[in-house]
Amino acid sequence: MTRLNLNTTDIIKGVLSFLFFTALFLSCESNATPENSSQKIDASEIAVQGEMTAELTAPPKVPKPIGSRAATKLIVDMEILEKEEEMTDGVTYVYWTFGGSVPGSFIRTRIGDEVEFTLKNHPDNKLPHNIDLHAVTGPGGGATSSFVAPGHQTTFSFKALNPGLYVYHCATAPVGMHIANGMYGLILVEPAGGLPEVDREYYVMQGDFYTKGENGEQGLQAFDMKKAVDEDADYVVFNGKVGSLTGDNAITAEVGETVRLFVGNGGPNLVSSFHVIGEIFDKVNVEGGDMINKDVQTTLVPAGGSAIVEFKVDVPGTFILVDHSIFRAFNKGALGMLTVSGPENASVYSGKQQEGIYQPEGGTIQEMPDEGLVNKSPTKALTLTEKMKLGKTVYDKTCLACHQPTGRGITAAFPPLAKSDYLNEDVDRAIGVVVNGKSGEITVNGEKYNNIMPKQVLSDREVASVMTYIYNSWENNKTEVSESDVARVRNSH
Ligand code: HEC
Ligand SMILES: [Cu+2]
Repeated sequence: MTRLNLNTTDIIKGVLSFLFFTALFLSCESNATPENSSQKIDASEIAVQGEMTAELTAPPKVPKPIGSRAATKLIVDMEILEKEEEMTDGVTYVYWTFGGSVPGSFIRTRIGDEVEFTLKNHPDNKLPHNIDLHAVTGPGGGATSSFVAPGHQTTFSFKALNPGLYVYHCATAPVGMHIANGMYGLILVEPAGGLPEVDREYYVMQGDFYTKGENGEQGLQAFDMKKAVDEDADYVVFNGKVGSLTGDNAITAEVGETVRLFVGNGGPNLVSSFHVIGEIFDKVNVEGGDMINKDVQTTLVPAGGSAIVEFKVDVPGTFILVDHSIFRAFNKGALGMLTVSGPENASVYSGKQQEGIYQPEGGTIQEMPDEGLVNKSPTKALTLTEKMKLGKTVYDKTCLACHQPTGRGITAAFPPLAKSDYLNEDVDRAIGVVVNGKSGEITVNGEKYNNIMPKQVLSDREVASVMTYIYNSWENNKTEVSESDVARVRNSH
């Protein structure tokens, strides 16, 4: 009986889907699909009033909302600039930019606007470029009409027909290379009457970069075509560089405010799993379109796509923006910060209420698995060479994720251990940071950090080794730390 029911359901399903697809096919064939005119305004019929010059902004700023203004002739004047800028500390890259920034200038329009777009290719540039705006209905999204050589300019017009948040990018061959060098940005088409009002709006766009040298290799880095083809990114960043949204560059809000992020992904290759640590998106315009999803933790932003996310900030603190493909965040740069100031709200978030020692049955301080070093002769002190070896193992497993290869840190998030004045000044204090953890503001090499280093669960031997390894690497002062030094600091706490 059950079997029979199942089969009947299957048959019904089959027939229904057959009918559905037939209907779909026929409607395409007959080409007679009248618009549901009661729902959709024909934007091509919207008349424009007057003209105005578009405000263009570099990230993370966005132009003023369109509000209640009527559709108009909107003049966009954009200059392409090829320029060398910093990718991260000590690393530079020749970016190709729309308007001088990566991502390019944010363009804000409304449905029915007639956009007159002038693209100028600066005479100092080396290459021809063009622009494909996903908001354009027309061949190549404008690319075919906008191809422009250095020292030239070109103008074309289009009508903004569909509201939404759209990516634009260069589409000159080799397309992937132009995009990989930073040639992308966002254009917003607001619905009539504008988007609902919020307190803060920001522009955040992810991109992946491919350099001849590995991540962190110093100096001017050339684009690497092979890595780009293999999708093996050295940097995955927000707004064109590591640290564009951290520390002093963090975006800000106050407790109780609503925040809207216009999130884009230029790619060229990677899809972003956009997430804000400690926040839930109250509303997401999925893929930058009309559909609204609510109460979202992480939203996908396709390469060449976008999302609009909105949330209210209820408690103060630092909220970290990441691509939740998490190695990209902590090892390749896709990390930003939203700093929220204002009064605590204990009914939403209590903060730490109590700290205690947790001793599971039989629990002891964890030790590294036997690496042939740790337990060989627990009473005999390790030699410098043995400490260096164990120290490197501990560093790579435990510290590297934050402090990065070669101890260079991440600007405004994780302080450097290489040539660190904080480290070299006071050995006991540095040991204390590792065994007790550290929060609150510290200054390392003239840069302020205000973040949390979690307490590390390591044996005295491991701490002595990792500290010795750090002190004897990366131009530090070559201190050798003993297990008894660590025990003394641990006990004095
Ligand atoms: C989860 C990230 C994280 C991990 C893992 C981590 N640290 Fe830190 N570390 C930090 C942060 C953040 C600070 C700065 C704290 C502050 O702002 O008060 C810091 C500060 C330090 C400092 C003092 C500042 C300086 O640059 O000299 C030392 C030394 C240090 N860490 C060593 C280590 C060692 C050794 C390990 C591994 C055993 C380690 N850290 C693991 C995040 C981390
Ligand atoms: Cu280009």
